[in-house]
Amino acid sequence: MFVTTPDRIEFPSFESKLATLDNVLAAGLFAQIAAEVAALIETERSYLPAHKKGGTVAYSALREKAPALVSHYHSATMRRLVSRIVGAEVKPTPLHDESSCSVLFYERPGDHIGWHYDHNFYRGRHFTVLIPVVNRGRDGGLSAARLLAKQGGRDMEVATPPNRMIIFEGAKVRHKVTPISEGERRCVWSMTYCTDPRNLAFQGVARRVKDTAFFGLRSLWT
Ligand SMILES: O=C(O)CCC(=O)C(=O)O
Ligand SMILES: [Fe+2]
Repeated sequence: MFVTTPDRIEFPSFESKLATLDNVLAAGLFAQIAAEVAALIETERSYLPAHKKGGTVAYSALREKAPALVSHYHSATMRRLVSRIVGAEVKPTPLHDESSCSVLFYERPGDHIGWHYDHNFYRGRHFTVLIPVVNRGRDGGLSAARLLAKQGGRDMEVATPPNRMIIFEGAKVRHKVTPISEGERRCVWSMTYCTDPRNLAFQGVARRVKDTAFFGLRSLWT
């Protein structure tokens, strides 16, 4: 599955609660994932607004339309890799949490996400795992969108080229995504893993800050 299998890679440090790993998926798998993301764009366009959810395609739609994304989200390989990097045993989060496995689309000029934490509704520590699938500017380089994370009081820029894994503890690391420009596109496969994915009492998992932070991100389908 991975170019960098857990036996061979040098694991990045997770001391700052954020780590990246380049070329994380083997070429064949990445191509399969990219094809599913491309098909999702088309499918969702023709379905019109039934599946609309900010700029995201949520888990319920993914399960039907993007089986490879969902099965790799649940795979032992992915779980082991994330566990190894964060230094704790993690599991996928429940199916009804729309943030468990989703695809975020930045499609129109100005699509962005403001500063936020990824809220944790679980008992355990919880980690956000991003794999950008498309990140295209007009000149063939990357889009103008920048992932910024607060590190020691400073804004650190984290490059998000396709097939780089970005892992962070979203409830502890404040982050934002700056706007894309005209003619650009950025699609990010986003996953959540948790050391104890049971709900905290009195708190639903229906929403993460992410969902409300998305107000600035216009949908593909409006
Ligand atoms: O698109 C990104 O790079 C980050 C998205 C994000 O912050 C989130 O999914 O909560
Ligand atoms: Fe986030």
